[in-house]
Amino acid sequence: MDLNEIYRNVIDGEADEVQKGVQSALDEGIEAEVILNKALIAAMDEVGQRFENGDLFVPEMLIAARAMQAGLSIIKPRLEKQDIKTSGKIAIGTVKGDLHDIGKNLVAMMLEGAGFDVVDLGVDVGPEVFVKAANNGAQLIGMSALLTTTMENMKSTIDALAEAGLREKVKVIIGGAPVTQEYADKIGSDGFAPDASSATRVARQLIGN
Ligand code: B1M
Repeated sequence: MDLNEIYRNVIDGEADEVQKGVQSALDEGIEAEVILNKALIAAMDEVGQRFENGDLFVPEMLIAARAMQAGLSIIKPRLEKQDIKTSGKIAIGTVKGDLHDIGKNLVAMMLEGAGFDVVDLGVDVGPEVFVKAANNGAQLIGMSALLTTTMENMKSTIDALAEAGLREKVKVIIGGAPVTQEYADKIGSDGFAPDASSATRVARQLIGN
């Protein structure tokens, strides 16, 4: 099985072909970690790059991310058995009061595509849930907000992490349409990303192995 074929099918969003290709590669004895790094993660890096260059857009990125996840679902059990080191553990959610999850899901998929172990906490996530996730080993807390009225819950969560004595142990990244670098600086977030592909880059800078 040519890993380049899997790589191209991820970029083209051909989920069925990605699954078939990953299965054939495994059957031929190619290691799960090699498929992950050389085909799936590499393809999502390329997708992120094209997105940043304005050569493809959110729908194509979503379709590619789904194709990547289709391939990932096949190799995940093997990776877990082999106890392969991930790039780091991230808990991500949309903050309390906010039900928008399309962008958050996209960010989660890209992070997973980049090799992170991602715990998706869902939407309307209160500070106490983020604190629990940090206590459960998340190294990076990712918060998304789409409403100007719910953005302030990012600060409440950072405050709750500090009150729980966890602020030195976890990094925080925030994003969402109304969120800016200036706001991130103001509330003491370690990172901000304007889109899903830069979220991957920032996460790598903050906790990447
Ligand atoms: Co809502 N909505 N909505 N909505 N909605 C907006 C956000 C709004 C701008 C529309 C408008 O008025 N023009 C407006 C907010 C105004 C404001 O606060 N300034 C608004 C409003 C007012 C509301 C309601 C209050 C409407 C009402 O009921 N009166 C209500 C609120 C419900 C609630 O949350 N409590 C509401 C409801 C909804 C729907 C349920 C109908 C639906 C959400 C469905 C869903 O998510 N499952 C919805 C939608 C779809 C939108 C718009 C149209 C699209 C949002 C979206 O998905 N964009 C939006 C208008 C718009 O943006 N054009 C709007 C695509 C997505 C890929 O982009 O989420 O920005 P985005 O994510 C990007 C980046 O921001 C970044 O990466 C992503 C990918 O590149 N990013 C991160 C996001 N999270 C990140 C986290 C990171 C890093 C980067 O690190 C962790």
